[in-house]
Amino acid sequence: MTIFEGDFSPPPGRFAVVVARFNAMVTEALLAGCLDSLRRHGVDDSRVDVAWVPGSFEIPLIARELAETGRYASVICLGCVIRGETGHYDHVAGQAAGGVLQAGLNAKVPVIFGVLTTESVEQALNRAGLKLGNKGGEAALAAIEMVNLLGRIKADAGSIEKLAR
Ligand code: INI
Repeated sequence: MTIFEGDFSPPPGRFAVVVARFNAMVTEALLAGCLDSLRRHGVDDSRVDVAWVPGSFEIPLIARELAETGRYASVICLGCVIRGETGHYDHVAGQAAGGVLQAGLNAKVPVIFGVLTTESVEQALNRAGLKLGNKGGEAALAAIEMVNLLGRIKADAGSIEKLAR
């Protein structure tokens, strides 16, 4: 039996981060947490590109564009949608989630959903470095785990092809 698992060892390749400006106080903190986590796992800033978009609704298009360049091991998406502030919360949050998923499936690259969806500003701040950790940092960890997992699956598939010959 083969068990595939990704770990948090320094991953290969470049990383892209797509960040929404909407609720910038929160998303800037998510970005800081994300970059800090990447650095702590061996990915310095020279291997990271950051793209700013107006709001979370715009994240999927840019995530897909970046993922399909083939330049990135993973694309990390950061945003913050707060229900209390918008009647179209469900549309923005739902479309951002669906679009991020599609971007990854289309490009076959891990595209990570680090978009906070909260009821209040307080909940958002608590998840961006206050009481409940930093979801930007967690998104970076998910990206690293997925890059390492995919690397193992691809390496194993390569060695199986060799055996079959
Ligand atoms: N975008 C967000 O990222 N978070 C929000 O809470 C939000 N609210 O409240 O509306 C939001 N709206 C903007 C949206 O993402 C688009 O930028 C806009 O609709 C233009 O397409």
